[in-house]
Amino acid sequence: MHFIITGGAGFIGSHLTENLLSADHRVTVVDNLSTGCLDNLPAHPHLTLVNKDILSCQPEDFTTPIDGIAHLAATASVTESWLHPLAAHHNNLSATLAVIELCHHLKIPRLVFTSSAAVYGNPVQLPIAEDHPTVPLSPYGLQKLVGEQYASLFSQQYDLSVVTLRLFNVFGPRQMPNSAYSGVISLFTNAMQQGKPISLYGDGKQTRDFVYVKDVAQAFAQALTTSLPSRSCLTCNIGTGKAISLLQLIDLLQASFPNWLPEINFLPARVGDIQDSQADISKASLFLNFTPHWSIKSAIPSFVKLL
Ligand code: UD2
Repeated sequence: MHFIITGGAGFIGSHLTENLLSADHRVTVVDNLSTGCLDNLPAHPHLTLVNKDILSCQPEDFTTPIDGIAHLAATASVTESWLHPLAAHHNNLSATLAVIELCHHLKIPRLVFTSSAAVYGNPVQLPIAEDHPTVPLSPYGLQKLVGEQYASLFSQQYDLSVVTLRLFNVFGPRQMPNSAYSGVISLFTNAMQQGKPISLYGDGKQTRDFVYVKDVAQAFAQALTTSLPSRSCLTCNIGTGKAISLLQLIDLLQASFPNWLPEINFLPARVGDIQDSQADISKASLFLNFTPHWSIKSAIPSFVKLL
């Protein structure tokens, strides 16, 4: 099959690209390389790169039939969405509409939309199931929620089947530790590798459902290829179903960095930080046959070896 991956040179997109190529599919990556990087992509005869912003793509950019599109290009930072809400709106919502239009013009039957646990806001019930109230706490969360609604609305109009994946805390190789708001595991491993102190916001008892990027890529691959009726819309959480505290996370990481002298700067909790997060993944398991193969315990040593 032939798939388009927007944001395919980024952290999650590049793992999905690898996953699909290794299953003998053809992949066209659309990436403006603003945060993605060519080094993330393998050299492969079945891989094509369209080095463009999805908003400036035309149907003519794609000359062979497409079986599905995974839309991962986005401004993926909550902080960025507060600092530059209009730019984030453009990248997260206008871009989603551009992808939906492309599905229409190219008669692409499947759209996999990347959403986030940010749509839930502060959880009132754990684990969080997909019917949990959606009360986003940031422009980013709101943009993801409206993006889901756009995809669902147009699935009826355009003979499209849509799968929305609400990602929990994804970690793994190629996640950039380039800002204080990058994923906590990329920041901690980067500091530990360099023998530097880590910053811990709050008491460290907050919990998160950390899911390994290779499992997330597999969820996307399933979402692209699983058989679904046209004009349907399926929304699934992608996590592990288990949560650990940051203090437990630090213990786990320390085992992989035995030379790191535990130096932790305890700082006040971040404004808007949620206390606990844990996905209910029964829907993904039922409809996408999704079973995470990695736990945080098993993934960290393999991940650290790749650093
Ligand atoms: C995640 C997503 C975010 C949004 C949100 C929805 C990531 C990277 N971010 O934010 O996009 O979907 O979930 O709920 O997946 N922390 C430290 N020290 C550090 C960095 C972080 O203590 O140097 C703490 C942070 O205050 C938080 C926890 O670690 O309590 C996780 O932080 P994060 O930025 O990795 O992810 P999160 O859950 O805030």
